[in-house]
Amino acid sequence: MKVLHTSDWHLGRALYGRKRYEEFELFLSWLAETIRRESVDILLLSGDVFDSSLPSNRAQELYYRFLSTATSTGCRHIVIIAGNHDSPTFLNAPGELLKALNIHVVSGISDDPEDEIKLLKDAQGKPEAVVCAVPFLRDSDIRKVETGESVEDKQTRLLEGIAGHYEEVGKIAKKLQQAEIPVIGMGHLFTAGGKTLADDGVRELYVGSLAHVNSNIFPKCFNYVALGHLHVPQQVAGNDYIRYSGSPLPIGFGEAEQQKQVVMIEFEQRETRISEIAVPCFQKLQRIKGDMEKIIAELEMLKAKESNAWLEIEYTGSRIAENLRQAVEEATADSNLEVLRIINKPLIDSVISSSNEDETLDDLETEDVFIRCLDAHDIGQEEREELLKSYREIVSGLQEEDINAE
Ligand SMILES: [Mn+2]
Repeated sequence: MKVLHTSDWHLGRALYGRKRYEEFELFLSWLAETIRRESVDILLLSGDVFDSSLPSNRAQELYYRFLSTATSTGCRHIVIIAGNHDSPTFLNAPGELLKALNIHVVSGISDDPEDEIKLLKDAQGKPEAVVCAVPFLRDSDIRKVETGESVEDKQTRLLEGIAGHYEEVGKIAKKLQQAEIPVIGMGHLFTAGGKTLADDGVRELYVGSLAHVNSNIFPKCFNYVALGHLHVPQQVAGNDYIRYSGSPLPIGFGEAEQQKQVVMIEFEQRETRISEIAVPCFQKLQRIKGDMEKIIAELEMLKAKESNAWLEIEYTGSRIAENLRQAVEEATADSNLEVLRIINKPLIDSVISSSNEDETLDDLETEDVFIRCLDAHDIGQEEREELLKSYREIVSGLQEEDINAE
């Protein structure tokens, strides 16, 4: 039996304002073709299907078209969990219809953990796998708010809640695991020691970054754990069978050189074979960093090669380059290059006013915006920490809120 693990598609996401539908489309046709070629039986999608809780119509069309193609390839089951970017109710809305196509969506938890456990059957109607489809667990799903508890208490209780949930799910799965069929766990979370890159678009879960779960929370009966959330493909704590497939597209320039992948798991009687399938690069992203001379030389070189790369250009020269944007525009005129971002740090630093025409909200983290606000109002250190804590709590609450639920 062949299982394919992917996650973090982030359909609909743009890169500094540049829409990426062509790439999403190319990836999804490549994936459908891979499923067909490899005769994949089960596809696992571990969360962050969409980039936002209210995806564009075009992003939705890509999703449904893919599901329809994938089910016609011979792939028997598709299991989808919600990630922290997905709206649980949005993902679940077509759930009943998709169920008829053997597409199982688990977007939130209910009172009964059995709802997350899918006993998948083969073409003859015999059980072939148990999938524990645990979605991203929202703080409000698993932790009761207690008055007067500290941030540390909250983190501890949250981690205990997540561990307890997996334990419960594991117990039920074990009971179902008759006749040596594999048990596969799913999850959308941050495991301790996980690797991220600056600019890879991984949004913090919960308040602060302390809530990283230990990989030992996964029940022993799991033969493979298909995780989502981290965009860099990786094994967890050296375990070959606990993995992040990573995002199929580089989400930011920080990942430009990263080889993207999906993971293939083959179960044959008692043996499990795990291998990676490289995802082709559908759009070259490139970073250019240096002084004016180096930037222009690299642009000329790319232009001569007729490159169609999308570029991030960072000026690091010692002198202030006020004409950087113009110079870059001239150097890339009549080429297929697209400049998506220009970072001109010396110029930004030199400008006394905090507004700079080259800087957009895309360049700032949510927290940076608030810090600028604190700066602008000369808020003292002590007050600052309290305000920042409250701000983080509000932002995290907003991100967890399912705004369009009704
Ligand atoms: Mn993600």
